[in-house]
Amino acid sequence: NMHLKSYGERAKQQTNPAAIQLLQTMERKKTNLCVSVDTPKSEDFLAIIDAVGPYSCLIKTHVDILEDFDYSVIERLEELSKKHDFLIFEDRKFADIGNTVTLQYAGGVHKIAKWSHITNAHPVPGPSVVQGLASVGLPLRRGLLLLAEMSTKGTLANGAYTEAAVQMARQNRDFVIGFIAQRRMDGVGAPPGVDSDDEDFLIITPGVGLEQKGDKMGQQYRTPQQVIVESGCDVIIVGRGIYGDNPKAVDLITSRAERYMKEGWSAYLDRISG
Ligand code: 5FU
Repeated sequence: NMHLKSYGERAKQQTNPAAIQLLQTMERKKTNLCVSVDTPKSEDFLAIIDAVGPYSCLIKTHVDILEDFDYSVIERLEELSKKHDFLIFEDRKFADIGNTVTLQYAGGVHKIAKWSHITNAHPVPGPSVVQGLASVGLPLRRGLLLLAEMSTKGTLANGAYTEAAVQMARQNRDFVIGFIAQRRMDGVGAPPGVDSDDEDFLIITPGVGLEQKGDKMGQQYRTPQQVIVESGCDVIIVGRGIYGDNPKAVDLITSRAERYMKEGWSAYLDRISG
């Protein structure tokens, strides 16, 4: 069963370069922490990433939040990615027709495909959203996550929708490396003939926090233990639980990142020891 295997063993079974690189990074740095950095000023954005980078396997961005964005921010982000050995995940949530998403992914102001190892898409348009993104991303050795579930109260991404998302991933296994979801998806809605023990989707999970149960706008938090051990997810995404309400408090941010890294890793060690 995939959730009992080590990240390093799973890296050997993957074929997508971004999935392999992520799992190898997790094993090498001993972290399953992805820090989500949603701040409007690029100076704060880069300072937080420089502070949390050593504790992270992945940094999650929403570059459209940056009010002073210009492409030099990306160049600095790429330098930090090399300096601290993490991958980049632009949480773009593509959700349009194939032709439109190819243009949005490759070009525009942000040129996401050029620098983001991993991005994600809503399955709502159907398989053409994956085909469109794959036409840009595969030649660049990128990986895609499908949003099979969300962390918010009242999400519509459940039941038959979630099952259809997993089925869509099975049909595009070279590019779709896993899901944004709240639990393991191996075998979910599988047609006869699919061996769920052979599936190895990466589960990247937002809605993680140790201090709060949620926010005022529908976000719901669970602990690393609940996410990694009880639900079998692979990567914890933590945003405000780490950078809090003061993006300048770099020492505090660093110590929180270290705490989440330790919690996430000890939960993982509990899990793989059965
Ligand atoms: F797909 C999702 C989801 O289901 N829930 C989320 O919270 C994405 N997110 C993102 O994770 C959201 O856009 C934020 O960037 C981040 C969570 O931030 P927080 O500060 O830890 O709540």
